[in-house]
Amino acid sequence: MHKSCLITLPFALMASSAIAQTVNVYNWSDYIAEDTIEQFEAQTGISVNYDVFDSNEIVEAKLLAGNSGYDVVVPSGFFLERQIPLGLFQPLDKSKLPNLANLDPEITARVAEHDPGNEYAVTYMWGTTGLGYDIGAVTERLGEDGPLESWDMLFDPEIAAKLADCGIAALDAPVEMVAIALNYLGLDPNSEDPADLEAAEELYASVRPYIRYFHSSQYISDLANGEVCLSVGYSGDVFIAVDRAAEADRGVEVTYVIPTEGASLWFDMMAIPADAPNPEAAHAFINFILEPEISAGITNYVWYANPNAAADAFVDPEILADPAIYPTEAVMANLFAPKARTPGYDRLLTRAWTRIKTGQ
Ligand code: SPD
Repeated sequence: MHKSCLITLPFALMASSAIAQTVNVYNWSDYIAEDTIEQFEAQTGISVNYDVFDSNEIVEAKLLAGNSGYDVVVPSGFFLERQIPLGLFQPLDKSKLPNLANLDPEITARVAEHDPGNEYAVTYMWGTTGLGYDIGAVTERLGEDGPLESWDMLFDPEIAAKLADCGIAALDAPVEMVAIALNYLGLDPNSEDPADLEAAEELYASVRPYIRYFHSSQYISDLANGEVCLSVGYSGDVFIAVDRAAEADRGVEVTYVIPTEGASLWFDMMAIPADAPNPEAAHAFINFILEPEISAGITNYVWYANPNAAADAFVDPEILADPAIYPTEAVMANLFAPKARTPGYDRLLTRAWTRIKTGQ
């Protein structure tokens, strides 16, 4: 064989194996910019299989079953926290993640409460869970002086009854929805006391007749179309509804509020399953997301805050200055962070949540 062939063959093999690489990503729905995947594929030659979910419980079930086939998954911190000790993830190889240097140290410290030492996960985006509502329909029923910035719209039976005809939706997310109810009742949102759970269940029973459905993504289009007038929702998802309603220009105007009683604050975390088929490509994907322009591009498209300090220069100044997306210190002080639930409590919670949803 000619000497030059001996030199070039391994490079040819490397190039063809790079072209054949795939990364399998499992992320929340409506959570990435239109061109993020395309840019990653163009830059790395790795192709992306991209699946979406709308609930932490679904991701957890897939991870627990094993062989999910995913290389990168994005559970919220308060689920990841209990999944790490179960051995569901592999430690990150930080030498392959130079863009970790871009992260805001305050956020990194916060998420270390879920992932001590930040060994297994990197924050993707973060946000709050509050209320989205149709300004016209709700003010027509509650008046301009109604409790438009309060969880009373959901939890006060007299008020919720007035909104029943235009439609109330709630998330199908038991940990968070019960935490929100506990906080409204003045109880510890992370309480695992069965008596507190009972109190939350009673609160939901009192307004259950006025809640049209429990679903974690349907409210986006329903708020935008005027099919529901109030929904518990994830901040950026409600902003999608705001945008779609404005585009449709059919007289529906949607807004998002972080209620004065407080709202939940969460961090969605990129992690690599222990049995990921392609951890190398997973690291490349995570590192790519941490590039300042890429993080900013996602924030500018989905209206969720990113954890990337270096991205601020590329984030639309209007988004950066919006306290509903990047909450001020004062608002931050009023937010609570859900924590991982223990398996024993989880069983009680699941049963209570089924009773709440079915109204029994
Ligand atoms: N469409 C993206 C929704 C992201 C929601 N993350 C949920 C965090 C759980 N509280």
